[in-house]
Amino acid sequence: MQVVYRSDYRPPTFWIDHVELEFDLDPHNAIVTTKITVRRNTDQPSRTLELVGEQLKLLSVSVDGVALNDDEYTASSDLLVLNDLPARCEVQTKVAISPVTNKALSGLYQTSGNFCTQCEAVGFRRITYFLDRPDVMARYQVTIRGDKSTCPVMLSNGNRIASQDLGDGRHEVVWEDPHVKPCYLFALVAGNLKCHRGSFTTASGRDVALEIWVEPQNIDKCQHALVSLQKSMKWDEDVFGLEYDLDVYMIVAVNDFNMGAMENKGLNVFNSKYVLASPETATDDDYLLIEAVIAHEYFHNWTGNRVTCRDWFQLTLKEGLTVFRDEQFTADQTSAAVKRIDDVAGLRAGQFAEDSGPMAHPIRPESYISMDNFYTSTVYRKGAQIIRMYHTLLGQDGFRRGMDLYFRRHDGCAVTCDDFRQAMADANDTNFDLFDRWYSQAGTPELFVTSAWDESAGRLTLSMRQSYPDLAGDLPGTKDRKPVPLPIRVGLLDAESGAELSQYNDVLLLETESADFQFEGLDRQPIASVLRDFSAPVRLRMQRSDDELAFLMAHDTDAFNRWDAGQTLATGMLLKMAQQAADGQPLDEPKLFSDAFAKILTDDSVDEAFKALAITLPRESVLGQEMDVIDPDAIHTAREFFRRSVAGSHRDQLTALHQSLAADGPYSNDQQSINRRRLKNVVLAYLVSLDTPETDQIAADQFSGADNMTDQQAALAILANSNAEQRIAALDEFHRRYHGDPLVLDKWFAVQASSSRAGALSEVRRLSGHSGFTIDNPNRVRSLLGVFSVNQSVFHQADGKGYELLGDYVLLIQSGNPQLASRLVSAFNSYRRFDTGRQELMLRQLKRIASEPNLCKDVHEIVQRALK
Ligand code: BAL
Ligand code: ZN
Repeated sequence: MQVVYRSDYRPPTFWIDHVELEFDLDPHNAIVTTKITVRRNTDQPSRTLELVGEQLKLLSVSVDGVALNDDEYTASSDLLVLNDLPARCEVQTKVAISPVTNKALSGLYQTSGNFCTQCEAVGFRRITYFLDRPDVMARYQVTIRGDKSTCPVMLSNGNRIASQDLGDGRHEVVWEDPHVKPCYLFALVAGNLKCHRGSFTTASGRDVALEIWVEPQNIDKCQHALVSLQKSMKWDEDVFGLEYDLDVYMIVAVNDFNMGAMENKGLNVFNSKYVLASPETATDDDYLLIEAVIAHEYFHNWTGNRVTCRDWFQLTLKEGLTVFRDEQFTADQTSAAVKRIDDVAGLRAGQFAEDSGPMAHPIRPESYISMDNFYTSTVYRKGAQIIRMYHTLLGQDGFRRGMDLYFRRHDGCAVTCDDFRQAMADANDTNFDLFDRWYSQAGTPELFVTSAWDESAGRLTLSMRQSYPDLAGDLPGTKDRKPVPLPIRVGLLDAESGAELSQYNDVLLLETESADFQFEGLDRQPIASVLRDFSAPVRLRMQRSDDELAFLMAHDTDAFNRWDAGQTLATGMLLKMAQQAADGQPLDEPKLFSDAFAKILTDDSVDEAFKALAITLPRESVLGQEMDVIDPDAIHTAREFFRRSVAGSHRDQLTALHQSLAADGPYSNDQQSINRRRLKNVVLAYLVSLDTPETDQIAADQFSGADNMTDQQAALAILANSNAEQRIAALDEFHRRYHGDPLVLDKWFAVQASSSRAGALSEVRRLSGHSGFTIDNPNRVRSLLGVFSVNQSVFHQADGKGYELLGDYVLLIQSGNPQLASRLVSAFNSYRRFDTGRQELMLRQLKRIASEPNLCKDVHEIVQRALK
């Protein structure tokens, strides 16, 4: 299969200045007529225009109004080649496509009977022959013709400039987008939709109509999305001086969508999961995610749309930057500390694992077979950490100067990561050349820190050294890796009182392999708090005693490090216990953590959300990353024992705390109530781990008495993971009540797929045959099979039955929806990290999938990298 290399980038032979699209909508036979005004690129001598397509049926082609004969062009369903074109001309094509049979959800497809498009990265070629590359930016006019009864609403990018009744039961609408854009930002939506409307007045006084389009039954679930959009628009003006630039901003919610959402110019298309919310159907986490995803897509209007990527290797230019912006936004709306902890926990669980496996790649990859495989946590989340480091080094004002210059230089252009880095440097009269290494090197650096105390000089020396761990295989971006610039935020605490020695707060910059940093004038040996706020995306390796970690857990003024000290302490103890479990030894009681746990719960200086995080144990998959050979059974045994032991030691305190949190009045969505629900539900999980009728009943009561989905789903998930006799009744009741709401039904599948009780795997297999399960809906597949594939102790069941189940579904899904299948198959990427028995069983599935005669290129790429 064809590999695309970053180094092969060449500008196109022609530019496209204007695009006129006409759609005659029909589920089986939609006709797309495209007129493009092309202009030869004077830097390129070629007179040949090669337009790419995918699964298109060409009906006609003409140049400057003259129809071409068959011998005047060459065409296949994937390519249309026109030779000897004049320097400027108009090329017209007419093609037929079939939206109803498009299960890949890329290009133009139908979802719940409505038409919808998804063009990023390369879906536009499934709509018409085109220069489907982001550096070709043009103005678009779009005419849509459709049935009045099935498509009363027909939307595209920009402004609606005309409409008419065609008199034959069909009607026509014309849209014009005044901004140039690459084709991946094109969108069309048509169907039976209702609109929830709002407005926003920009800082310069322009009124913008805000429209959220949903299926009629969901019209009451849009207010939170609307308010989130308004907040995002205001935030981007306040923090970055960026205003919206069209008269209307539309969001459409669809049920079948591969991604979370898509930032098409003026017409975002969203997975309904990230739009629809009511307290009865959406959890606090859902509300938070909706706000974050709405913000993310809105922020793309500048970082992605106004300034876009020259080629797809630059994806992190817009995604890393926009994730950073949405993280800052959420931090400003909620709690910066809690947001940072949530983000880093996600980074460690997902991106760190990716960065140490066969899909490790630099945030700016060097090659791909399918670009869709590179919408990864490395490009997004690690990319955001790299942007955060510029921000840490420059401060908000310096970072803003860099952003201002970036927009001044590149508005309306398709540029590279180097252009961004240069703007940051030039605006601040500094040099970020070494940052280039972050873009070209794969893997997570390790930062080794040792401390030395000189009593007579009153001096603490922190010696730091960075290196990359070796990765198995010949992976891109792992040869001759050099030290990267690391901003390391450090503070010192008085070892007796725990007080912050604030004069020592600093951001140190480690740019070489190693360096010493000295802190002078100290009266006595302090405790160092290193990598505060997780100021660089590294694994910190610092020898610290359990007592020192418990001290930091109790006193660190940096909330991130306070949390992280607890996680490090628990991780050390859990790994030791896992070893004991593997050796058949009795497990140690986690006394030190248990004591710190009780103190955190009564600490009035931190909010409930922080307490919830502080008492949550590291995920099983994160613990696995710290083992030479991952032992899922031993980890699971240790973690369950640890939780039960802590719960047993503090049963009365936990019961009382749950009772007091449960006594809050009726549902409210203020931040304090959200925080209290978060803590309540972590406490409930501890209580139910005790496996007693009394504690099970607390969960059952919460389930039946809840007036909101947060409490109800949490109780259900806890019961689903327990031996409680109320488990089945709760699952049945939830299904009875919510089976008609697809997003809530997803939760029903997900809680069962995340359960680790005995027999959980057979339950997942059984659920895959449930009448509510379908492989045509990505949310449903992710809620069952996606959740199951990260349920470490169940998916990695030693007999390999979990691997078989996933293998079956990868093969079933891959021909229809390659993007979805390639996400699923990635669960096998970690196979080298397991014992030889599991390795062989996973390899068997990888080989079975690899031998499929018609394997799609998305899955092929993941599998061949894993097998290399
Ligand atoms: N551009 C794809 C969806 C997103 O990252 O916003
Ligand atoms: Zn994005």
